Amino acid sequence: MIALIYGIFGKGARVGHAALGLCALLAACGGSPPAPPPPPVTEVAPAAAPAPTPGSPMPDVGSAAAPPIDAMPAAPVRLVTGRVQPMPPGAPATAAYFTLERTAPGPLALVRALSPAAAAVELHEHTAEGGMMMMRPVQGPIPVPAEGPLVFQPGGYHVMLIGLRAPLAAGDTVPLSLLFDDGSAARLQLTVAAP
Ligand SMILES: [Cu+2]
Repeated sequence: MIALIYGIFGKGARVGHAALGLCALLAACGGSPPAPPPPPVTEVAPAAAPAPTPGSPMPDVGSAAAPPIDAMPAAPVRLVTGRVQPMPPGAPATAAYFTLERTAPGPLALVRALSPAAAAVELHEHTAEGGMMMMRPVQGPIPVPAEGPLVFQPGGYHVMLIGLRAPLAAGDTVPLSLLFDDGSAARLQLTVAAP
């Protein structure tokens, strides 16, 4: 199994694909178990503020809580560069990397990523724990620096695309929407890199 995972993730930075293999092996990283159904609602909750499922800090993309991205104002960021990691057909997941620059001042933090290309989309980070590089879902918003870029790259922050709906070939375009804490969204089109 380890060898298979390492074979699948055989391209790219060593730390990146080693940890990506770990991610695929760790249920806590590669995908959350199905959330229990919410308790019966006894009051009418505001439609615009769906309550997150307890114990699930990264809401599932396919849930009814998916926000109307097209109605959100454009986020004050510019895509400098971005790509999706190429994977062989049948691979269950891949990662997206990008660099963002600010186009306007003020506090801003990335809170969520969405994509129709995968069943679930999670913001992840690498951390060094006990001498090993591990990856895990990010807890809390990711601030976008007022000065300098926000970089998602192998060995650092990355977007996990889990449960790919179709094989991704080099050159394919993957829509990725980034949602920020001010209610704005950045709608990116990332290209699958050459293997
Ligand atoms: Cu990950």
